[in-house]
Amino acid sequence: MGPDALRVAGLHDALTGLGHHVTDLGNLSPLPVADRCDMPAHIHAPAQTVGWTQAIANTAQSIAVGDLPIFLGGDHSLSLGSVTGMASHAAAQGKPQFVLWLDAHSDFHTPSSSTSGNLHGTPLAYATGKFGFSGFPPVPNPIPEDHICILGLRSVDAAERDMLQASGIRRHDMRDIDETGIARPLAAFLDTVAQANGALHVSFDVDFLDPGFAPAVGTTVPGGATIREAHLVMEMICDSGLMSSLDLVELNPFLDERGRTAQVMVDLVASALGRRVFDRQTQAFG
Ligand code: B3U
Ligand code: MN
Ligand code: MN
Repeated sequence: MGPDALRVAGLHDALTGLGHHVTDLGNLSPLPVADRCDMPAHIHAPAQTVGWTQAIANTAQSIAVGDLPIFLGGDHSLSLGSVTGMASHAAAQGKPQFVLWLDAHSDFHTPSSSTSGNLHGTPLAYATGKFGFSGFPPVPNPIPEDHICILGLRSVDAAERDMLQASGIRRHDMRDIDETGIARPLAAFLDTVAQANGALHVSFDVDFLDPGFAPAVGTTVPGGATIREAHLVMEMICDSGLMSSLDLVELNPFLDERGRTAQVMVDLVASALGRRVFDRQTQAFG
């Protein structure tokens, strides 16, 4: 129901109002796969997730060059498909893929390290292509760890922490953000992407935000980003001109309060795609 909640909250009109041409491809369907999949027994819905991963990756790869796909969810496991598909899309243009992960969690579990069995905790590990995801599609264009930056961390499982520490992933927890502000680590990462002339995929998990502003998510973690910090992130991404694809994930409208989380997400996307109070250069309204 997440995608429909974003539609009802006016995502289409917010973007057309900014001058963008918007095509809603509708809800995708998973590709049919064998109903068994060679995964540890505690993993939930492995075969279905393989089917979704394939379908979403195929769609990502088929996006016209220059178009900016927004993947609406839904469970963060959709990023197993969106990130790997966009990485292949970028590779076809000779561009390196970078990933900005806005999330309370690091989603860096492997199927065997996950204790919850929820594949929403695994997409970043899958995208690096370094770990065993048997039964899942191979990752033809793995994302190098130093092309990944996570902002907003405040819930990391022990196994993930060890793997993250051993990795080259850039990661900033809420303490970093409190100490330096959110702009500094983001600007440094955007600069790296710009230097490499890279493609930037932004994966926005609703739980990046503090649950006081965004209650409509299954795995709330207190102490998250404020609406102001999140808008600044989106405005800086917009100014960089680097974003080539976006996930909006984990919205659960059954947990929302009069659609306010969906509205916040739509407003944030608008900031990422050009909504401004003032134009910085001209100081004009718009
Ligand atoms: N690390 C836990 C919790 C979690 C990760 N992503 C979400 N929750 N949304 C897990 O299930 O792997
Ligand atoms: Mn999360
Ligand atoms: Mn997540």
